Amino acid sequence: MARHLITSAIPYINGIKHLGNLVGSQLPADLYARYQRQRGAEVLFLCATDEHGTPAELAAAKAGKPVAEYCTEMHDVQARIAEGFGLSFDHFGRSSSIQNQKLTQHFAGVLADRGLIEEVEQRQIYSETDGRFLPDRYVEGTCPNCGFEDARGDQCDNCTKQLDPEDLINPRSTVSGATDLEMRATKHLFLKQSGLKDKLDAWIDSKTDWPVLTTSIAKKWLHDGDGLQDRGITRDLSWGVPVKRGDEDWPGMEGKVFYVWFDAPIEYIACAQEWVDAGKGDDWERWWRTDKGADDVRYTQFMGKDNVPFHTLSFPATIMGSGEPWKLVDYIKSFNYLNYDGGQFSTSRGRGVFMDQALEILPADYWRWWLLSHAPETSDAEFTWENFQSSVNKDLADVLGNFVSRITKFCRSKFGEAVPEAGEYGEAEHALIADITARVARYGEQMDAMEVRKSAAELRAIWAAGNEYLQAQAPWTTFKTDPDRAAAQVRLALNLIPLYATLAAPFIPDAAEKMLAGMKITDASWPDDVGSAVAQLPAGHVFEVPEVLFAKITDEQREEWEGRFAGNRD
Ligand code: B3M
Ligand code: ZN
Repeated sequence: MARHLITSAIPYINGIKHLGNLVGSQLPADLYARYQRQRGAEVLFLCATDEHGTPAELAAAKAGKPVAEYCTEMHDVQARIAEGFGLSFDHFGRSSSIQNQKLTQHFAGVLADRGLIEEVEQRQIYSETDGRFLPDRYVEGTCPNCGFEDARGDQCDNCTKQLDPEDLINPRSTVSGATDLEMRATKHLFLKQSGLKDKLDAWIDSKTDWPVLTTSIAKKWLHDGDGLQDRGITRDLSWGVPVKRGDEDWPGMEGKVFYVWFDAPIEYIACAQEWVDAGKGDDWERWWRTDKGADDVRYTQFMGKDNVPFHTLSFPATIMGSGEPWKLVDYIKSFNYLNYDGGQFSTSRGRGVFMDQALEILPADYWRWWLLSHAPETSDAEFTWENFQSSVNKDLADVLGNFVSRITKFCRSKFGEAVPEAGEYGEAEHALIADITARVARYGEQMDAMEVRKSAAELRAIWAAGNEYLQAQAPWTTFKTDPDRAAAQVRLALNLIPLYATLAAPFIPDAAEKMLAGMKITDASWPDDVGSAVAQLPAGHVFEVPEVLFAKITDEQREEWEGRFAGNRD
């Protein structure tokens, strides 16, 4: 049996994600996980919240809550919304877990033992009043370039100049407003990934089947400018994984934590431990240790393009550098950005549709379908309400929904709510079965290749073939002259419903379930043989006309939503 380990980039804890975040990682990962389960594979699908770092601290402060409490609450909020979208994680973990803390400290320890960590003296801004070192973005002051008074220590938002906090005129702490700041010496740990450059380069070269988007970003970081740089993996913050060398204290590193991007990918492994500790599984090592059976696991990661460098270089450097038999990723599926209505989604300005709001206005399947069928694979994509309205109304309501309701209602009115028995299949029926057989094979190939848009297009074509058949054969006309022939037509069309539901389930799981429930079928396993799949409902099989699958989006709704999501979410 094939075994698939699938992870989605783990979303930051600070706030609810927008639809662009969703389509760049969690949603396509879910599509693939659902599909592989259907094909009979053993799947472990993991995601978590990314809870450390400055953004978490800032968001908690803004909410007026201790950061640990804030993270616990936001984790629950994100978990509930993920469930609402039908994201079928086997476990939704937390990077702040004790498992991740231990494992992160373990990796730092073995990397240090193998000479891959360097201690570096640096000078950094210290705030006497706050009693702490301040990360660059915690310092604000006047921009030396344009005079803007609220420039941040890393960049001026007014003139975009990149800054060092030392450049600011009249610098102040954003934590307290204190101005008694001074430069002080502090020590940090650097991961010597430059020493692993050739190994990483050869590894990326061996991945000839990866999307160009993934490999081109990795290559750029390996070769542009001075090439791969060593990376600071510690910070002077209080919230995070305390710096330790395995179980031992690390002299000179007291009170410091690991950088969020060091511990976040390690959570992919720790999450499997959390899954076991939560009683949902009994062996995480057979997924993650190549000496414990993970050799035959296929590991696929999903993420937006901005996360690619960390997954193609830094995290592999951690794994390779450890010299321990951890599983390396086999395939990285990355995505471009989804834009919103002529601009960008903006979390800070509340522009665009956020995951909680989306579910308040329409069920998950509407969003899943639009997002996946427009996934930003080869270039950035754009969400517009007009496009959303027309895709939902055409693909889901007119093509799929209408097919199901038309044929079930016609059957009920002429033959009752059971599959009619009379008549034989003729040329048109055999031609339709042959056409759909070829299309299902293509659909499977696209799904295997994680070609999300192409898969959606093939699925839509499979639905359309059924509609075209009905249109051409017109059982409602046939019935007047040859009721037996009409019965055979209806029998085939009814049988397409469970087939369509099965094929569509990874995209629109709720609608698929309604279709199967209506047809009183429970088996949603992959149709290895389309001919027998469309004979699944025998003559006499009782069904019920399913409830309306998809309601059309009206122009009034579209206009209202356009206005509501234009910005300034409160
Ligand atoms: N939290 C960034 C993001 O949500 C970051 C991903 C971590 S993956 C290990 O886009
Ligand atoms: Zn400026």
